Amino acid sequence: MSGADGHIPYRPLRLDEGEMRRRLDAMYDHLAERRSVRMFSPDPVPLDILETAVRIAGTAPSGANKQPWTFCIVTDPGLRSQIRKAVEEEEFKSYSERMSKRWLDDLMPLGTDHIKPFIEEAPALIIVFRRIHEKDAAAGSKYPNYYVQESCGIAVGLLLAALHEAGLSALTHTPSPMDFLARLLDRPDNERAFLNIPVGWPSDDATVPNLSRKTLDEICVHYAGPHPKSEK
Ligand code: IYR
Repeated sequence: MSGADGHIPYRPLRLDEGEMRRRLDAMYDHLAERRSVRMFSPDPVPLDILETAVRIAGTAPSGANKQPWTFCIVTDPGLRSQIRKAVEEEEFKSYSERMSKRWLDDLMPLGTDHIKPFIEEAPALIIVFRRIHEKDAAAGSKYPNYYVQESCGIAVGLLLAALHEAGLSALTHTPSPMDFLARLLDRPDNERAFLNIPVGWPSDDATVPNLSRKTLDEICVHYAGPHPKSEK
């Protein structure tokens, strides 16, 4: 049941500062180890583990609590072959015609190209669809969803954190355009492909690009005041 039934008390445990720091330092150390992986072992991942990760994603906040997402867990090897074929056709056009020189240069350190073996090699793909509206079949009408892009982005963030928590690796793969995914997976016409997320364990010979993350100073700005625009 997605609707709220009035308001109910909410009293999460308030932690002392020491515990807050311990927990967040540990969370940072753990999440900082997460990397996008493109080389997977074929070892199957238990389905209930993927489902729990999806349940975690489904706890994300969303515009007007519409929860405008569908997560398709694709393990069928035949379907994955078809997806790979369609993906590589689109990616070939992207790499050879659609992407700018600047874009290709920016991707150089990642070493990506249009060949996507991970679609067949990873044991599962979680293909996320954003639901642009909902349908009221009885009334034959549509009603809107809100901030669909933002809502799905937050849900995928939680999904990636959940998969990492389980010791799994993933990739946020964005073939573009990706309308073919809705066709191949027979999705209803109110759904648009949002991201393809191959999931599994890295292969024994997996490597990742040697990237660095921005420092706190580069991503965080304080307004502790007094600011010239703060009220006297
Ligand atoms: N979708 C293509 C290209 C690509 C684009 C960005 I932005 C990346 O960060 C990585 C790849 C591909 O998946 O190869």
